[in-house]
Amino acid sequence: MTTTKITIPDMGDFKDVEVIEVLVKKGQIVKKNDSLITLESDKSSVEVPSTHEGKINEVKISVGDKVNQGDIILTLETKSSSNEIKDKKEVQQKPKSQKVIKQSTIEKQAPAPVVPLSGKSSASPNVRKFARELGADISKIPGTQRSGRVSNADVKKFIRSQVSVDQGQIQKKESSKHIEEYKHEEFGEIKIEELPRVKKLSGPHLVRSWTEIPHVTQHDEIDVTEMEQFRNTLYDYYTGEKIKVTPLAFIAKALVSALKQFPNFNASLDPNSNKVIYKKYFHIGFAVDTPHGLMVPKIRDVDQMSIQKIGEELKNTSQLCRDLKIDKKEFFGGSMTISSLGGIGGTHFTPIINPPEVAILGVGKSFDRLVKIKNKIVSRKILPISLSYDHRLIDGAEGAKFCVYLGKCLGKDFAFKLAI
Ligand code: CAO
Repeated sequence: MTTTKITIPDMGDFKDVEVIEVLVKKGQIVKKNDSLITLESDKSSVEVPSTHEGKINEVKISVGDKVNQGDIILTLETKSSSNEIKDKKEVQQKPKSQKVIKQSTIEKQAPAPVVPLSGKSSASPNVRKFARELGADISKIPGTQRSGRVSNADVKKFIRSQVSVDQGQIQKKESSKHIEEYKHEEFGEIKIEELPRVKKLSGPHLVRSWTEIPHVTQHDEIDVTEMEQFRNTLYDYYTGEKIKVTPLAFIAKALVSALKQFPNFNASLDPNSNKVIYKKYFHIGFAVDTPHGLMVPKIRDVDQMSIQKIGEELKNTSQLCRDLKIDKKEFFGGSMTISSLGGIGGTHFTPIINPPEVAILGVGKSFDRLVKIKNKIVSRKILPISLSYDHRLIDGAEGAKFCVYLGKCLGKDFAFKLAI
């Protein structure tokens, strides 16, 4: 047994190339030419295959690392050295086929070539094989990974979108593509642009939610006069400076309180087993309008945060989204989402549930309304809300109670309810 270090090969002009995938793990047996990692530069993606067969002792790099020639990828326990000599001979005849990466160094052995993955669709060999086995053309499958890379889940989703099951029979879905009777340009000048990547990704998710979940939307109005007065008088005790917190932070806190009261809203449905998954955490998603399209990151453990802290998290997280610096995992694992258009305008709308969540709270812009209280006409601040929920789990009465409860949390006794 020998221990072989597999290192990053010579990558020509490429420096600090990012590792976007680690395809193996400690203890795994790899064969020669099995892909180990995927590297991605501005111009191309490449896979680095193993030059030897053996058992992985240790993987030395992780996703996100920036690597250069000579960095150790992993150490392998290999069998004999006679193969190494054979490998060396074989590989020395191959370098012409290497476009991006010319040579690798594995202690004293010669390298195997890397596999460039440039082109329209990139996917690992395993994913390509999986797609081929299912008869799917990989170039037609939209990839949800970084730079549009196709994953196994994308292949499955694509196949599902192509077929329907009717009484146990698999049928190919009719193409739902709409064909216009007349071309747009027949009526005047037009301009055609690519749909932004984020919209391409979120589109099918929205269609699935809208067509598969029986939505009910309940519109309501909350009197937030006292809460707004309080919000506008928040000052830092030490500096005397005004603390700027938007109503959304109060709404998020009130939502957590309502979720504790109505656990059906902090749940997901498992359609396969007909079971309900109740979440004991309170991770609130909120829709962020970015130049790249709508994103819905989560703020974790909102129940453990002060309103000021929620305000800061809202600001920081939405900036990360706008700068495209947010981690993909932050878009998953939510309790319920708030879609606030309050900073823009408008009153009620129909928010679309963000599955696997079962409800979403839409928030409009608050406005002044004159109302009669104890025979006096007074001005009150009114917040319009729109609650959409999955009618398979939540019924109308519970939806109405949820809105009433939210109204109490943000109403004149908000300070007691939210324990500020
Ligand atoms: N009523 C009245 N005023 C409101 C309000 C409300 N409901 N909500 C926010 N405001 C005010 C804020 O107090 C702030 O006022 P000042 O400028 O005087 O401080 C202003 O509107 C702007 O707020 P904001 O929008 O920057 O901040 P926010 O915390 O309310 O929202 C975020 C943050 C990320 C949700 C928001 O920037 C955003 O992207 N909204 C769009 C969400 C969206 O697109 N939803 C639709 C999804 S479905 O397609």
